[in-house]
Formats: sequence, C-alpha cells, structure tokens
Amino acid sequence: MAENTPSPEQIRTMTRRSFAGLALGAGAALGGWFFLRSAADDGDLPWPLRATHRFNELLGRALFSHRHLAPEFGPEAIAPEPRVNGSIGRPDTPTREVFIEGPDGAIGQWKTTALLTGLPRTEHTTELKCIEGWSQVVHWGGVRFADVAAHYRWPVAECPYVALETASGDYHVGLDTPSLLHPQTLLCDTMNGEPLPEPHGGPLRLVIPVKYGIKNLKWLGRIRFATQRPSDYWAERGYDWYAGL
Ligand SMILES: Nc1nc2c(c(=O)[nH]1)N[C@H]1C(S)=C(S)[C@@H](COP(=O)(O)O)O[C@H]1N2
Ligand SMILES: [Mo]
Repeated sequence: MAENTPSPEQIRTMTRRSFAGLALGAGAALGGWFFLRSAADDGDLPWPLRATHRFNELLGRALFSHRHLAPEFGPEAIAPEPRVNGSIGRPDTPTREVFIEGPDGAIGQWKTTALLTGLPRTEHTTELKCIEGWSQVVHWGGVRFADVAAHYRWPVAECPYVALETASGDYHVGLDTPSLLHPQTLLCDTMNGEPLPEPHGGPLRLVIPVKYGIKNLKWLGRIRFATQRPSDYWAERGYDWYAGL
C-alpha cells in the first residue's frame, strides 16, 4: 500500500470524526435556531438579533467623533459613470421647496435653489458605500449641514435627532444630530463639478460619508428636528437604524 493511502482503520476513524463534526455543527445550528425562535420578541426582531444591532450601534457611537473623517480620494479615483441607485420618493417634478420643522411645528420654508445661496461652500471626494456591498467615489459639492443650521439658527442644540424626507415623505431617514453636524456632512447641490443631476437627487440631497448610502437622502423636501428618535425607511425594514461606517 502506498504511504499516503489511509488504512481501513484510519478511514473508519476519519469517518467517525467527520460524522461527529457534522452532528455537532447541525446541533449548534438547530440549537441556535431554536434559541432565536424561543427568545421573547422585542419589536419585530428576536432579541438576540436586536442585541447585536444595539451592540453595533454602541460600537459605532463609541468610534464616532468629529476627528474621525471618512477617507478622501484623489481625482483619479472618481467613478467615470456614477451609478444611480434607489428611486423611492423620486418626485415627478423637481422639488421647489424645503420645509423645516422643529419639535413645536413649522420653522419655515426655503426655495430649494436658494437655501445654500451665499453660504461658504465645501467640496470633498469620498466613497458612497451602499449596504448592498458596492461603492463608488464621487466628488460632492455643497454647504456643510452644520453651516446651514448655524446660519438659519435651526434648533440643533435642543434636538438630538433629525428626520430628512422627500417631498412625498415616501423615503425618509432618521439621523443622530452629531452625525449631521459632522464636518463632511453636506447639503449637496453639485456632483463631479456639475449641478447635481436629478437621478442623483437634484436639486438638493444629503451627503453623509460617515453613514451607508441608505442615509444619503436624495430629493430633499423636508427637515424635521426632533427630540425622539425618528423612524427610518430602511430601519423599518430590518436594517440598523444607526447605519454608521
Ligand atoms: N429619496 C431616496 N434617496 C435615496 C435612495 C432612495 O431610494 N430614495 N436610495 C439610497 C441608496 S440605497 C443609495 S446607495 C444612494 C445611491 O445614491 P446615487 O443614486 O446617487 O448613487 O441613495 C440613497 N438615497
Ligand atoms: Mo444603498
């Protein structure tokens, strides 16, 4: 018999081992499944999954700070033909106005095209990361959300949360105010040096590189400052509410 060929006795041992391994694996998987099934429901997710989400959120919050910037890229990294992804809440005609609300009701309304006029402009080349697993580098331009909020005296200090919505409200994102005030977070009206194309959210969108693509709301129509954590289109469908990178 050749040296590398296992003896019948060795084969029996190997087979016993792999059966044991299979049984163990199957047992663990089944056990895990029963564990999830039997766990008391907390919201729509079994609590072990919710606990994981909560842990991710805490980790995200702990790692987040204004000193932590999303990586910026050189012009050579810019995607030549940026992909359009997601059209929920896309209006039939360009959104003309942005409505601003606080916890006690309406604060005001601004023409979409006039909201940023005269404010200090910012640009950066960053990666838009979709939660589906792809990403693209884009050169964005606009005004820091923090600068817009300071200029109009929006109630950021009193409100730990902000909801942003399309005019129809069909797409809406909930954000923690610190992420919105991050220096790379923009109310954006240009993309790769051109007016923001309508399929990418023109005339006005949010660009927030410290969050996944889902939070980068296109076709901005409403900003609502809130004391309670607002609902969020994708969080309602099981994704992490915080969605930080
Ligand atoms: N109003 C609205 N904004 C949206 C979406 C959407 O469906 N509707 N999709 C989001 C998702 S999942 C991604 S990845 C980005 C994609 O931006 P882009 O089309 O400019 O590449 O937009 C986000 N903003
Ligand atoms: Mo996405």
